[in-house]
Amino acid sequence: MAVREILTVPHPVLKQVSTPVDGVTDELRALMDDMLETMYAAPGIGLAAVQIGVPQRVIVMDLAREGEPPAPQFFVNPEILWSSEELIACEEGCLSIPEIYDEVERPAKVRIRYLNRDGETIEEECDELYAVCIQHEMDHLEGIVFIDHLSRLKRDRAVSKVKKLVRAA
Ligand code: K1U
Ligand code: ZN
Repeated sequence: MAVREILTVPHPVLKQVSTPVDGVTDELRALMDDMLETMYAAPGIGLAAVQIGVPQRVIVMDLAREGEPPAPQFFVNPEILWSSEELIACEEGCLSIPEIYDEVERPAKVRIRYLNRDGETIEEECDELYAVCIQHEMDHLEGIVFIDHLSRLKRDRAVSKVKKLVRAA
């Protein structure tokens, strides 16, 4: 397992639409293990493969709270089957947009289908932080980052701040 570099905005790879994966192989599991280690090291609660420069439709997540045992989740070729009309506004962050946080409104509940780490098809309904995080990560698969949901002014300011931060690092 290895901690990989996380790309930051405005890296052009973050704008790519990720391609579907052709089944869950040992090679893909090794990628997902690297993603999980990278996410834990950051630290974060989710990560899409494109954020480490691999534009494939793969996501890892761990929503365990402090003091709870780790609860890693793996999503391969995830799809949203249904979204609620009810919305939820949540403050979001992104490992590709360090130190920027802002509120985004999204459907409060979604029903999703994906392959897990064992290649099994799973269908489930997500709400609360799970719904917010999976939609945020699935946006990454379409080349969308959370600041794309904000005004142009906020988006431009955020990118400038991240560029400065990365230059200073
Ligand atoms: O970059 C990412 O996609 C991961 C992102 C996920 C996310 C966070 C909040 C709302 C929606 C999606 C993060 O993990 S940002 C860091 C973060 O939220 C966090 C970091 C340490 C402890 C707890 C949370
Ligand atoms: Zn993100």
